[in-house]
Amino acid sequence: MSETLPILYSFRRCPYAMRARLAIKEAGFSCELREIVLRDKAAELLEASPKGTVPVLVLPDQTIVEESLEIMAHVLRQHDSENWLARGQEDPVAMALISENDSSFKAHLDRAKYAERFKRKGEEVDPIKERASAMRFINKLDKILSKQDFLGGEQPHLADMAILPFVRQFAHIDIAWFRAQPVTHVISWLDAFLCSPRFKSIMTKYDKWQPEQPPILFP
Ligand SMILES: N[C@@H](CCC(=O)N[C@@H](CS)C(=O)NCC(=O)O)C(=O)O
Repeated sequence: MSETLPILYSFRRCPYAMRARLAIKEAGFSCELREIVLRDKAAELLEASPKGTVPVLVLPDQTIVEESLEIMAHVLRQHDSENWLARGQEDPVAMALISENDSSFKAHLDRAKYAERFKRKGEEVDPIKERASAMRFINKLDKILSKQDFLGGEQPHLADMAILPFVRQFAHIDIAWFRAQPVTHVISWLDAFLCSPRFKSIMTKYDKWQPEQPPILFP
């Protein structure tokens, strides 16, 4: 059975993999999920995608989709009842937010969260300054969310699902500090997401994938 199914290499806590799983779930796109441990990556993942990041989607014809946004687009093109993809792509503000999320926000987030790792590599990093820089993006989101429930307007679209997993990761660096910040609209938007059946459904815990195990079907 698994031979004919697409394969998703994923890692539960990775925000890029979360956005891919959110879109896969929304699209009802059936695949085999293979849980990867980043410090001990499966040879099959590296063979499919030598750059060694997750998520990676391997299609039955062996096409490799190895960027999270491309995985979202690929599966939503098959089925997208809430029109996440078209509504997102037709919204230049939303697309610019996704790109800012993936570039400067994620860079500040990583330096705030993993300052020691960057220092070991010889980079001067002040996690508090990085956190303040990351907050510029959060403030921008808060301003938008003060006028509408979602980045997509009255309903979520691609930008909400692409960005929420990263805001979650940032908030959890120090959740008490984050909750005390004057970004109430972002906090409500994040809380609603974290409590949603949608989020819960993509956060099932799996053991590290072993080649001999029976396939795990996702969603
Ligand atoms: N541009 C990639 C980035 C994916 C990425 O960096 N994923 C992280 C995990 S959250 C990863 O696999 N890092 C490789 C490693 O830590 O060895 C995408 O959008 O899919």
